Amino acid sequence: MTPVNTVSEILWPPKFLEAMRSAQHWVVFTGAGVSAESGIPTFRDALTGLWSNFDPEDLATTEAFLRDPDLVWGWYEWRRAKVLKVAPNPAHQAIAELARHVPRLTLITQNVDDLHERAGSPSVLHLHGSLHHPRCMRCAKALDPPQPLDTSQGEQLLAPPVCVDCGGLIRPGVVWFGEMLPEQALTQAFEAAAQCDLLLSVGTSGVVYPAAQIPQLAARSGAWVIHINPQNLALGSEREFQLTGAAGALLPLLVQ
Ligand code: BV8
Repeated sequence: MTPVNTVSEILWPPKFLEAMRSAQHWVVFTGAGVSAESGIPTFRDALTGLWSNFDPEDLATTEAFLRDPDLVWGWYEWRRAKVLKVAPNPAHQAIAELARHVPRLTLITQNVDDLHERAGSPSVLHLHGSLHHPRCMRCAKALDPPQPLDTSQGEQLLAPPVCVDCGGLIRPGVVWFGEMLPEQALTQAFEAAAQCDLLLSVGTSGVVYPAAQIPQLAARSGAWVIHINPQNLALGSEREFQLTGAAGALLPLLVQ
């Protein structure tokens, strides 16, 4: 089964079909929109986005955690508990399936959930860390996540655990604003973007750097870039196109 046949007549311009048929190395680059249909809120969507209801300065920076560890730890534990309650959606599943049909696929995500892994994607480059890998703020020792919260009580103030080795505060394993991204994952992501033939950018507003450079780098390096998003995006080059719609509806068409 070739992944592109079913969609051919429906959606895709002929030059894309040719690009998909001949692409040896695919990159799939995902953002919060890929998990939206699982019930995980995005960040910047009006009304439903997390940053419509919370201020990133109060929650997603080192300064915020040092100022109010209980607020920040409790907010991330609330988000982790939400993730544990939901399941991967057809978009996550289609990406895992696509990897079985194309010669090579690199999956890069900005998401801090584990829904790609639970859908069966074996190797995921997490650029912004993970809700599921807390670590000590002082000595960096990793900690198994505690028992999840009961989310029916909403977000809660909750003291972070303390490191058994050094007594430091345990922090969420995500990358906050102003922090460096994990070096190895970022290097691998940039290399894949520079070398791929085709990049699918799924469910991201493309405003957070340096991750937002990844589709731009692929297009500059000669790859085709296809954005999948229900909102119209401003596209940066003639090698970029958009398929307008929800990831959970469009991506399964690639692997039917
Ligand atoms: C760094 C993790 C070097 C934790 C996140 C100017 C001033 C100040 C700072 C900067 C600046 N310019 C650049 C910066 C740096 C800053 C940055 O980019 N800021 C931006 C916002 C201006 N970047 C950093 O600080 C990064 N580090 O640069 O290090 C450095 C270090 C020190 C000093 C100098 C330099 C670190 C960034 C990491 C931030 N961490 N969160 C957490 O989760 O709480 S960011 C957050 O945004 C999430 O991680 C998320 O992954 C990321 C990207 O968002 P998206 O995934 O795109 O989500 P969004 O809601 O925006 O969009 C969703 C899309 O889905 C929408 O388009 C929607 O239409 C679509 N959608 C909805 N439903 C569907 C759908 N699509 C498909 N199907 C659907 N069903």
